[in-house]
This record gives sequence, structure tokens and C-alpha cells, in this order.
Amino acid sequence: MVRAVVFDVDGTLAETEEIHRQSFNHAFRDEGLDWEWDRPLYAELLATTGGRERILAHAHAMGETVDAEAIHARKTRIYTERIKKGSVALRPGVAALIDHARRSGLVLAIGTTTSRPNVVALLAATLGPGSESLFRSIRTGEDVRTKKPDPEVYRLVLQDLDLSGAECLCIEDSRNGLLAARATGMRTVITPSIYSTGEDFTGADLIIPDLSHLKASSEQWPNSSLI
Ligand code: XBP
Ligand code: MG
Repeated sequence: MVRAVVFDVDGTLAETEEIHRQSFNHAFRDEGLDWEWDRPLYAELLATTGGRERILAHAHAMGETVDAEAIHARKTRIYTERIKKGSVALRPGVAALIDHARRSGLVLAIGTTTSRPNVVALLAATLGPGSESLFRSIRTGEDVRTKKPDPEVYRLVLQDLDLSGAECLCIEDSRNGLLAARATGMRTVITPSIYSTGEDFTGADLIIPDLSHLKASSEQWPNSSLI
């Protein structure tokens, strides 16, 4: 029996990675770095979760030493300002699923690799002021030592909810997220995003283009009160 819906953020709630990519490049220019992450390179770099870790991985590959903390802090400021201006909308079906889950008495939570300011800005810009309170638990990159595909962030969410993985439905967009969710025993719905399409989603309970298809797939989703 599903008692909670646990959402990933980037690529799942909204197609945010293109704004992240542009914000990284803006931060590199402001920091005097001659780096430019184009779409194909960024798609490769996304294998490393966490913006700070991604910067460090690229610096290592380039044989350079950089102040990743400062660059990432600047990038986060740039990103949150763009999100606050309404640069991105929720993906299809996300708001409806949140509403349906609440009306069904299900608990909502978030488990993400991204930074907390990014989540706060995205929720306010898309679900309105105070929307953080819709979520019983919001766990972000700052809360963990090891990021997805490590399950740490989702284990923290399950602890906060006092639920087992088997009682929770996780909505994800990437293989890293799928692996993290499955390691906790959560059932998984994958909605591939622009940057994650084509990844290996073996082991997912359901793979659909976006959450607006969830109802149409109810026959594929046994004994869930959710659909
Ligand atoms: C996606 C990530 C994040 C973002 C960038 O997180 O891996 O690192 O790409 O955000 P998720 P930060 O899909 O788990 O929401 O720069 O704040 O890390
Ligand atoms: Mg994601």
C-alpha cells in the first residue's frame, strides 16, 4: 500500500538542467574561467551528481585547480535568480499528482542531489509561496555525504517519514536516481527528462513519458491507491 510519494527534483519536477547548465557557464565567465559546458558535454558531466562535484570532476579532467566552492556558490545565486523569474514550469502531470496524492491522504516528500536554495526557489516559483509545507520531508545535497546513486538522501527521507521503502512511491528521471531509490526498496516511476532519455532504467516499476500518463498506465501499476 503506497503511503507516500517521494519526488526527485531536477528533471522530474521540472526540466531544470538546461537552466543549471547556463548558470554554470555564467558563473564560469564571472569567475574568469574559460570553460564552456555545451549540451553534449553537460550530458556527459551529469553522470556526476552534485554541481560542486561536477566542477571538481571537470577541473580534474582539465588538469586544473579551481575554487569549486566559490564557483558553485556563484552558480547557485545565478540559478536561483533565474528560477525566481519564472524561467521554468513544472513538467506535465506533476501538479496534478501532488494534488491527487494530497486528496488521497498520501504524504509528500522530496529527495534530491541539488542544493536546498534551488529547491526553495523552484517550489515557490511553481507551486507558490509556502509550498514547501506541502512536503513532510525535503532532503537535499547539503544533507548527505554521498550523493545519488548512493541511497543516503532517500534513506534520510524514509527516516523522516518513519516509513519503509515498500510503502513509498518514488518519482525519478535518471538512472542515478533510480538506483538510489531502488536501493531503499521504494517502488519507482521513471519519467525520462531531456538529459536522461536513453539511459538504462532496468528495474523501474513503471516508465512513462511524463506524469500526465500515470492514469493511463494504471493497469501496469498493481495495487496502488495512487492511480
Ligand atoms: C540533479 C543534480 C544536481 C543538479 C545541479 O539533482 O545532480 O547536481 O544537476 O544542482 P536531482 P547543484 O536530479 O537529484 O534533483 O549544482 O545544486 O548540485
Ligand atoms: Mg533528477
